[in-house]
Amino acid sequence: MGMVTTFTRLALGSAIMLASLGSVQAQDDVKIGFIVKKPEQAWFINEQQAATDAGEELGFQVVRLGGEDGQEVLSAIDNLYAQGAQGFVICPPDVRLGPAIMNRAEQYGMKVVTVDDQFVTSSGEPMEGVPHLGMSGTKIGQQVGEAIAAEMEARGWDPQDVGALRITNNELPTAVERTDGATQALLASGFPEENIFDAPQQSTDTSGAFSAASPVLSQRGGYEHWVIYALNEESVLGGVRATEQYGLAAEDVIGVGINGSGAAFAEFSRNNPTGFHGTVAVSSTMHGRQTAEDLYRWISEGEEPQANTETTGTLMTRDNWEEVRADLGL
Ligand code: FCA
Repeated sequence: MGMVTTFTRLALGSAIMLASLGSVQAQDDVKIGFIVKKPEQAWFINEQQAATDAGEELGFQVVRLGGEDGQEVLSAIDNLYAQGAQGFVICPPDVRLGPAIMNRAEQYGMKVVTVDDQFVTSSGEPMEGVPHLGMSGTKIGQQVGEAIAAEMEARGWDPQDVGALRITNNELPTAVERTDGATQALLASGFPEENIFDAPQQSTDTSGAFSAASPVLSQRGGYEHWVIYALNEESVLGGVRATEQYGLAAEDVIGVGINGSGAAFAEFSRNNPTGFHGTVAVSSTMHGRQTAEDLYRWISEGEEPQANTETTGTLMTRDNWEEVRADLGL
């Protein structure tokens, strides 16, 4: 008897849920794309998932796509148009593709919002006409530099004995802002400028950073300790892996990243600490949700999103990562 009653209740409950879901979708019928440059990276997986969740709550559909180069992005847009999508959120694989992407979107009458990496014009200026949400790169970079300086002090290092590995990506303005911000804060703490070495990476991921970092370490072998920073934690991890391969002990390395995604959680969960000291966490959940919701409101209510939204970060280390993770809804 009890089982039958439970079954009836469940069946009734889901019938009501289905009925209400159906009516919301029929009313709105909004479909958007969410295109990211690195669909396998934890940051982007979470961002796309958060967009999908927002869609489920508010009643619009999200198509998750990867766009790792210009060709892939353009076919993703064609594909979205063929499916009846009215717009898309995008983190482009190269910000200089902005004008080409906007061209295609305008042909199709699709609305566009950028997330994380802002489009630039052919002269390298930010494309102001496209609503954008991203990190305040300079401030977050400064937090990285301050965290490195504080940890150097806690370990009692003499800055003269420390080399800094600055993993750079000069094609991406937000990357430049972040590493410049970190450099400023380090210099302000008294770090010697001549001890900072650039490792230009080809791609904004761990393998790109590893390949960039290794030769720099072998050329500048003379330092007792190293600090490492980059535009994101995946890249800092590449630098940390390069120091391990080079034979440096974890206690001689301080790497501080940016993002606060699964890559950092995995590192903090290891039994033995590595040279990866911390990361400035930003809510990829908020980035994904907010941009998807903004685009949805633009399509369904004609309300254009704010031109530029800047988000902030919180330092996450082995000691507090679980707390910060929960606070940021990650
Ligand atoms: C860039 C980086 C990502 C993430 C994002 C907010 O796209 O490549 O790792 O930091 O900005």
